Amino acid sequence: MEQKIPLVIFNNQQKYPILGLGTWKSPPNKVKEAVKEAIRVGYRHIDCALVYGNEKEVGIAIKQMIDERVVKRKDLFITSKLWNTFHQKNLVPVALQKSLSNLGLSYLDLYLIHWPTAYQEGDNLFPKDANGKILYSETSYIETWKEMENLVKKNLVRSIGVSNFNSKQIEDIFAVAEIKPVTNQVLVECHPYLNQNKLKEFCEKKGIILTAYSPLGSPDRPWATKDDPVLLEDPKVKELAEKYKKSPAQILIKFQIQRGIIVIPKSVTASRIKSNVDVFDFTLSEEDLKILGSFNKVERYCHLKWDKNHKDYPFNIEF
Ligand code: NAP
Ligand code: SBI
Repeated sequence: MEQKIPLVIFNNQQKYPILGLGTWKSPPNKVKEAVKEAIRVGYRHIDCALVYGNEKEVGIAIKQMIDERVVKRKDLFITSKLWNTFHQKNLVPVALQKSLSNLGLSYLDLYLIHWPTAYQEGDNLFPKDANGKILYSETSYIETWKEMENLVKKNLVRSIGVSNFNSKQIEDIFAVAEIKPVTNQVLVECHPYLNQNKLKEFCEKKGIILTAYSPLGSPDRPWATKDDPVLLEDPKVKELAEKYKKSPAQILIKFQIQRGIIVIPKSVTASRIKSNVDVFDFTLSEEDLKILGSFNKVERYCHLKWDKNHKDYPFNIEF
């Protein structure tokens, strides 16, 4: 049965589905079917990015679903992200046009600055020196934000936001913003040192809703090692799954939704795409939410360690 996914309301009054489909690492030859299946079972929000290298295939799937009258464009919520090599103000519209053209769209519902850290401008998305070290750029995310605002003014994007920004960097944006970010897309892990409660509270006071990426612990992340803890196999998550007669993934997804956080699990597997959205027929108790918020793991699944010497590396302060 098709699910109706609840909507959150952003600070500009735009509504957005609280659950969407992630597409990082979804291979181009699988993402088309994944997006089509997602739309068929009720997803309306798809999380994309230029750097994922699969926007063209996502666009083909969207077009097919619109052509087959499964969905109308106005009912879809498509997010993409400005990559680090396009932070200079003249390059911001260039990157947006690349994503729009890849996706076959005339506007985006949401466009995010993917990271606060600018890389050396040019054709290579991961520019490196002879020693394999990433080449940074001095471009400030303030300059980038002012150009993001122009995209809204030109009606090319409905809302703008940030990703992987810390509280200081958000303050910097607020100091110059005519248009406020609607969301900060970040890693929200289930443990006492990184449940992001402080960042969540900070963002909420500013009218910014958090979006949780890697909600299932990103088991397919390229840098996973066999010794890393596996969130989907955590005994407490499994115990709660049995208690609620749901899967571990459904428990982790509902955990974020009940905290008022937008959540974007990725899958290219039809049965998982369907079950990940089937989370609106149960409610986790306050006690169980507390259990899920108090796991004892200290590793960031998504760290971008190769940027730790960047002037704008976001993870050097508490939140
Ligand atoms: P994730 O959603 O936590 O995990 C995806 C992995 O979980 C895949 O291996 C998927 O396998 C598996 N999976 C999905 N549903 C499952 C289920 N019901 N049972 C068991 N396994 C399941 O990780 P993520 O892709 O890192 O994060 C989600 C999305 O967030 C990304 O795709 C991307 O859109 C976004 N993101 C953004 C940033 C950022 O910097 N802004 C960073 C990371 C991620 P199959 O696909 O094989 O089914
Ligand atoms: C990529 F396409 C390549 C590397 C990489 O590492 C950090 C995590 C990330 C990202 O920046 N956004 C993601 O969704 N994944 C990513 C993506």
